[in-house]
Amino acid sequence: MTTGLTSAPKRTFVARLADWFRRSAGALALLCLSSVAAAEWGLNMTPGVTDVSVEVYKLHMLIFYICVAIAVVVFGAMIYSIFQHRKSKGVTPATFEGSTKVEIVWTSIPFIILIAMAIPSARALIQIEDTRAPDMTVKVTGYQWMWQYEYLDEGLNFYSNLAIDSNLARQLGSEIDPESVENYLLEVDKPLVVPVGKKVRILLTSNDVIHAWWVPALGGKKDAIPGFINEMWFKVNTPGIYRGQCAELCGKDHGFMPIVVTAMADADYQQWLDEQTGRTADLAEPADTGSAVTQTAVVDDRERSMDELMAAGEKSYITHCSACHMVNGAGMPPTFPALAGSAVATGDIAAHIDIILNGKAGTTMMAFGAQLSDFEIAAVTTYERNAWGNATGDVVQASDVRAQR
Ligand code: HEC
Ligand SMILES: [Cu+2]
Repeated sequence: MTTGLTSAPKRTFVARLADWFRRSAGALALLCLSSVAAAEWGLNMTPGVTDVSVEVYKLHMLIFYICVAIAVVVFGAMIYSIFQHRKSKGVTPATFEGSTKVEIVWTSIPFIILIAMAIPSARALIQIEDTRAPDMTVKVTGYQWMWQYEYLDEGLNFYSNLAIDSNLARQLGSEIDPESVENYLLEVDKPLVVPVGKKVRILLTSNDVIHAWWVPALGGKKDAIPGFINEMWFKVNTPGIYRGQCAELCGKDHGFMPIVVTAMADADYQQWLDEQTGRTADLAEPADTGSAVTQTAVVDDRERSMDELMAAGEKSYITHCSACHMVNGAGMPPTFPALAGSAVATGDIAAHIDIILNGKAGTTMMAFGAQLSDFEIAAVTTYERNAWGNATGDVVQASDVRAQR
């Protein structure tokens, strides 16, 4: 009588458990297919396009499978013991205390596993840190909020800013739908261009706060720290466009300084390089913000019309100045002054050009003299003097800027 009463709930428990397993079978099957699911959701790491990134990916998978194997063994043993040695089956617990043999086994097995994992990890680390014998070197400098790329051997030097359509779409109250912008916040005006199959060394530093240069497909991520130079390298195997972002919280526009790397066949790269270093005429193109060669070396004194200056000035302004002074010129006082109605932007022209050329020491208003051409500074000055109700009617020409350099 008592047996019947006590055994009934036990049977129910086991039956319920079995039932649960049967019902969960579908979910379990799904879990087993999770590698397929992960690929579709983009949950797993990607192998990337460099030897190092592939190495890192393989290491990641290896360690992952080791963890899975350990989990299967440990949980298997646990679940087996729970079911096989349960009290209701009449099992009586062992009473021994301490076992040197067991202690040795469960210390040495993890030790061996850790050593086994350390070997490929160390190999990958050494490969990542080996910046010797590069084919080319690019110095990358982080700024609030853009990147500067200096090709040290090629004499090429330019800035890479958030692309203008992303920049317009991201403004508060913008009428442009971000959904309609291709590669929203992941596009720049001038990408870093590198040849495939060449070892590119990156020297990384910053001009203001700590940034971090991160392009997932190229493997690795490094901090750009003011006053320090960090090194990294990559050799891209597949031509393509690879996108990344600053990965260090670096101020209000941290999310608006993307990185784009274009990898092309060596011949195409050489052609691109020739175009960049050889040209002078293209500097006049309004769309060409952040021009290639060092601006001061190029004399471009053509007279432009007010319309031409205003159109080029607006583009330049949105790309280089709107992060702080806002697209509508209202700034964010007291940190970033408004330019609409500003005494500088409506007063003495020379003083206006001067603050753009040389910046203002001790503030985030940096010198744009090295980054922008005479024409670009003339255009942006003209724009600021005539936009947002600053109706000065002043026209500033490249020659005016040149005279003040
Ligand atoms: C990173 C933020 C930042 C960016 C980008 C920036 N500025 Fe400034 N700008 C400032 C700050 C801060 C000041 C105030 C400096 C001071 O304390 O006098 C300033 C001041 C000025 C002034 C003087 C305004 C006044 O009334 O005192 C002008 C003109 C100006 N900037 C033009 C530009 C132009 C043109 C660009 C783009 C080519 C630009 N700024 C980009 C931060 C910025
Ligand atoms: Cu940054």
